[in-house]
Amino acid sequence: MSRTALRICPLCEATCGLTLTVDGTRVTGARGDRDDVFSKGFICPKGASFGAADSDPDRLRTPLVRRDGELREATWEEAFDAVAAGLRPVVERYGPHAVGVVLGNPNVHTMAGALYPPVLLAGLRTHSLFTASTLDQMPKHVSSGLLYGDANAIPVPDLDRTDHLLLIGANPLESNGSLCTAPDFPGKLKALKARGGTLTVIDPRLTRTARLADRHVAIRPGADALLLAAMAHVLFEEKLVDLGDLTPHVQGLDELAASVRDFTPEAAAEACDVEADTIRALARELAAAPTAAVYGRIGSCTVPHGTLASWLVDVLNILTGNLDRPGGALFPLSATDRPPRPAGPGRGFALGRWHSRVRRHPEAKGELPISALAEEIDTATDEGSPIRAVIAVAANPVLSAPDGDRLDKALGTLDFMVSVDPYLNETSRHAHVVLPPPPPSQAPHFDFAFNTLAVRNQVRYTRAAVPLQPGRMAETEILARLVLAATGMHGADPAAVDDLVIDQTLGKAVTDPHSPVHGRDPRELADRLTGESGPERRLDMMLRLGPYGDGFGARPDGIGLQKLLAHPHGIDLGPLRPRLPQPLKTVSGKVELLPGPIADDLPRLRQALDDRADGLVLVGRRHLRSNNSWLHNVPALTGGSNRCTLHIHPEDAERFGLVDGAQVRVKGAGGAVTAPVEVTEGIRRGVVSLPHGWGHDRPGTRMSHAALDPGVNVNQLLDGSLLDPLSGNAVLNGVPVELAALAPVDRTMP
Ligand SMILES: Nc1nc2c(c(=O)[nH]1)N[C@H]1C(S)=C(S)[C@@H](COP(=O)(O)OP(=O)(O)OC[C@H]3O[C@@H](n4cnc5c(=O)[nH]c(N)nc54)[C@H](O)[C@@H]3O)O[C@H]1N2
Ligand SMILES: Nc1nc2c(c(=O)[nH]1)N[C@H]1C(S)=C(S)[C@@H](COP(=O)(O)OP(=O)(O)OC[C@H]3O[C@@H](n4cnc5c(=O)[nH]c(N)nc54)[C@H](O)[C@@H]3O)O[C@H]1N2
Ligand code: SF4
Ligand SMILES: [Mo]
Repeated sequence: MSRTALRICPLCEATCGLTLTVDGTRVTGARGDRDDVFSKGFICPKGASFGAADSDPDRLRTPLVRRDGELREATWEEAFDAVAAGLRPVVERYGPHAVGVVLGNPNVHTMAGALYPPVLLAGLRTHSLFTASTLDQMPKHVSSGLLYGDANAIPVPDLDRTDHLLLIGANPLESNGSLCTAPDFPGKLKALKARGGTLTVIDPRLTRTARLADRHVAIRPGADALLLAAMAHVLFEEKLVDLGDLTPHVQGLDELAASVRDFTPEAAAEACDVEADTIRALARELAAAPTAAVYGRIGSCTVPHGTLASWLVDVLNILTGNLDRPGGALFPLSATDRPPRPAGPGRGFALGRWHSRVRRHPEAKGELPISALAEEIDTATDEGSPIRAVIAVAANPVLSAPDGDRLDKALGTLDFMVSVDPYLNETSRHAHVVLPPPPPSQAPHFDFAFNTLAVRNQVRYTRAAVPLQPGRMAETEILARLVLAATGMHGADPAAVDDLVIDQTLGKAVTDPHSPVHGRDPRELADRLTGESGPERRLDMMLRLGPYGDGFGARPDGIGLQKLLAHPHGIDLGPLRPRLPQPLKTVSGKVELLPGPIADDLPRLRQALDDRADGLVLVGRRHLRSNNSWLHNVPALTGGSNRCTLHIHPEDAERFGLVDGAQVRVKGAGGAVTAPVEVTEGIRRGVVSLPHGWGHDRPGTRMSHAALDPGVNVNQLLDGSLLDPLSGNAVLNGVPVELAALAPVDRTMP
């Protein structure tokens, strides 16, 4: 007998509601949940393969513990004993910074990843935190921190209402969107056009998204900050600046005008390889649109001027009065956000509160650049200890970060490493202990992160679709036990971790005059929490304290876990609304248009006006059926056009003597790889593209399908030295490479 169960999809940021078909304990089908208040039935091929990804036979079923050099199956008790025995001596002997914590992308797609790493970090007090954010969106956090005083205050384009959308370095038709949670992003772009709006796409490749655009600008990779600065220049020069309702909330307009004076379209045109007239047209169209939103993603972040580009995206929204207004870019308000406090000056955002040991990279948002992880392990200095133990949760930096070969070697030298990961892969193969979470069907789901980035305020929760199977441990419990083992409390009840957080949070809330529970007894509040597990009780607490919450009875109509459970398809909380000045936490209490660190970095951008690099550069790409490094093991999601090939323009192919299907040697600062050529008009001249997350040919892994067509690791072309200095974000796009044709393979041979 089959049944259905609801489950929010964890496979990308769109967070679609799925209706799963479950046979026994196995998910045999997935379709879009038509009643989902947010996704309304949308599903993509990845979500449709939820069952195949969930039941992958290569997923680990038990913990693995290294004995006599080999990873062997073990009990949970043995595994956590080994974790405590491995980590504590390192902390005690070398101090907390000798423990590196590495957090990968899937943490933003699990409840465990949202609820426990902050407790782990608070308990360990290590400065050695590395996450996928410095391969991704750290520039946006830094620009938000500087502009608004809050690194997590990220404005989201109002896709459903805007009249004009300018997409920079984003390909939502393949990625389904990022830092902009929108189920059916493709449908929303089509709807924008259908209501008479315009879409502009800036991308060196003619992507599926670019094909939808009214205007596609094939910019030279890495030059977006110049183009955007030139657009800002035009707005000032042509008196198109109109802050509208933002005026009282903004400071530094004159200083900003002066700072972009040198960036004329004429000066920027050559470095961007975009005509000055086009740059002027882009600026005028933005200013003329009744409402407009500028939005930048991976291609604008993972470049040498990533923070400046991210800052300029918001600057353009501000100069045209589009920040914080319907149809522009607004700040979402999620159900688990802290309740809004009255507007006023805040503490601001600090960078560089500590530095990495080897190359002295400044910390950003508490993190060090993941590009520096290998050297922080393998290089001794006079100051402090190298990293000797690593806790990796949902992270595969051997493939996702620059120079995987060096990191691969470095991880092999650690005193101890633990990976929380469902797979034995390129990174987890180095662990002394691997702790596998259950497949997603056996986990509940709540989007703590993506609800704060959603194009509509809404809240949804799905419990596990399949009961936790014998021998499995919930990832929330795995991480709670890991916290205990790492902080010297091994063996304590994991529920103590949740109780501690609940006590601390409620204790603070009752002393906060702006909290709905001000003055109440925290123990009485804790007793009122509902939920069948520690994580559910924490969710209930956050919802009830949150901006839409019931305030533990103070607002009887408000939300709590029980109300959410009574609405299995979610609760719609309405369109995004203007919120300024409330979200601002800058020292001035205003949007600080030209923050000091940005002003200090502008001379570097001014120098880039003279860049005339005419060598070949590399960019990445994503395929609809991929997800970074870990879905290549699902047969339904591989094959066809989802291949690790080098895209190259026909003219470049001819120049290098390359034909479709030929093998080419690609060389970069960090190494060389060999890949098949795919000649395509869909990429500009002078640019080649390889996707990331491939290179599944290392020994000791257990991903049998992925190993059949391993592809190559594009990040081996990088040496990890190229960073955006303000954010520490790796430069993954616009990287110089060289090509050499290999002798053609004789295809007539068997
Ligand atoms: N060249 C290049 N490199 C890139 C990028 C690029 O565009 N170009 N993109 C970058 C970006 S944006 C990102 S976010 C990073 C991602 O980098 P990573 O986060 O390091 O890589 P992922 O492949 O997302 O997966 C990390 C690990 O999570 C595991 N995993 C999957 N589901 C779960 C789960 O439920 N629980 C746990 N504990 N583990 C799970 C997977 O098995 C995998 O080992 O890659 C970056 N690397
Ligand atoms: N199918 C699928 N979906 C995913 C993922 C996946 O791996 N596969 N990964 C998820 C993750 S972790 C993330 S962060 C998001 C990312 O979401 P997106 O940012 O939408 O992802 P990409 O498809 O990498 O799009 C980046 C685009 O930037 C272009 N580009 C490269 N360099 C430059 C440049 O210098 N300037 C400009 N203007 N453009 C440039 C590239 O050609 C590419 O088309 O996707 C998420 N969704
Ligand atoms: S778009 Fe993303 S969230 Fe929606 S079904 Fe596809 S992978 Fe899942
Ligand atoms: Mo990402």
